[in-house]
Amino acid sequence: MKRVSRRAFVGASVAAAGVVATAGILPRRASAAEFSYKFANNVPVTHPTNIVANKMVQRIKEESKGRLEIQIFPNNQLGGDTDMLSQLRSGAIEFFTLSGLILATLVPAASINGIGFAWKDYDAVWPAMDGELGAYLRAQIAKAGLVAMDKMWDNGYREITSSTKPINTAADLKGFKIRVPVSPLWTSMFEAFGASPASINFNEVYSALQTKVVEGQENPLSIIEIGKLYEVQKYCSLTNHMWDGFWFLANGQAWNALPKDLQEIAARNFNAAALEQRQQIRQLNDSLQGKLQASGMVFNKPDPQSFRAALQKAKFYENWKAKYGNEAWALLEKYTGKLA
Ligand code: X2X
Repeated sequence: MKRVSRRAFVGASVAAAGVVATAGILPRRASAAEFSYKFANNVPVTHPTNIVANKMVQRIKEESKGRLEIQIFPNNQLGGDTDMLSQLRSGAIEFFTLSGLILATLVPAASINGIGFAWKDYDAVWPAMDGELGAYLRAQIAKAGLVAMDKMWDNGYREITSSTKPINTAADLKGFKIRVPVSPLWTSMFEAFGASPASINFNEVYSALQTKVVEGQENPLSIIEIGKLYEVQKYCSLTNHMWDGFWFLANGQAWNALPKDLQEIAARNFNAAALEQRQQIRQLNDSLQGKLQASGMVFNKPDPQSFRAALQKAKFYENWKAKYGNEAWALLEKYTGKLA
């Protein structure tokens, strides 16, 4: 099944549509690739993940002399994140970038980097995710039959947007109807603030905001801009409440089916692309405020103090420490400093 060529399939459907004859294109030969794999993701084609991935798959094709071809399915073309996770597990897709927090629906430990107000800055994040905390998480992910590449891709520090009001303190979140991605940690954190979180996959966020099913959502500035969320949100509160990144995941069987030399080419290029993507995301997240303001968004920068206090009071840190266990928590605190 892995070797069925997607090109042959596309060629057949093009021919069936009669396009071949009218456009004078020769029917395409079946792909020479030994392995035709799919990489799916949830972000638009203009997001750094896809910009970088386009070059990445080209390099892999060249370096493998055409033996490994990877086709990209961006922008939730194959479904929402929870759907794509099922497809990855069944082998319908071979590669998928997914937030660790959503992956936690399968691998509970994987949400640990999303603990609220844990990370001072990127200087703490990358040594942890590239170091012992990341290694621990990859080992947990492997137990679920998935392979996580060594270098995580960035999503960024998350900010709260709203159509109704700016969020200045934790009290402003009381009763606030906010979309969160599908993940127990996200729900738990916004419940600890007294908000009303609704779990919604990203492919449905724009319309949920537009139809006011929810008042707000939270995401890094790059997603707010690239997903055009500024069209349906007025306020952006720079809470930096959690740091979120994407694991580059492979279906274990599909990965193991690749000969060692192709695994080496793929992994090296995936990891190099991750580093490039991190730079582009960082630059975007640091620079987009002005552009979003010009699009009509109103910004404020809350003091994190009331948010941290609300989480302490709700025993958020204590409860999650108990869930993750002492080993994982100690690895987190090794990089963040004491949290609970
Ligand atoms: O769903 C989201 O909000 C997004 C795009 O940030 C994630 O992938 C977690």
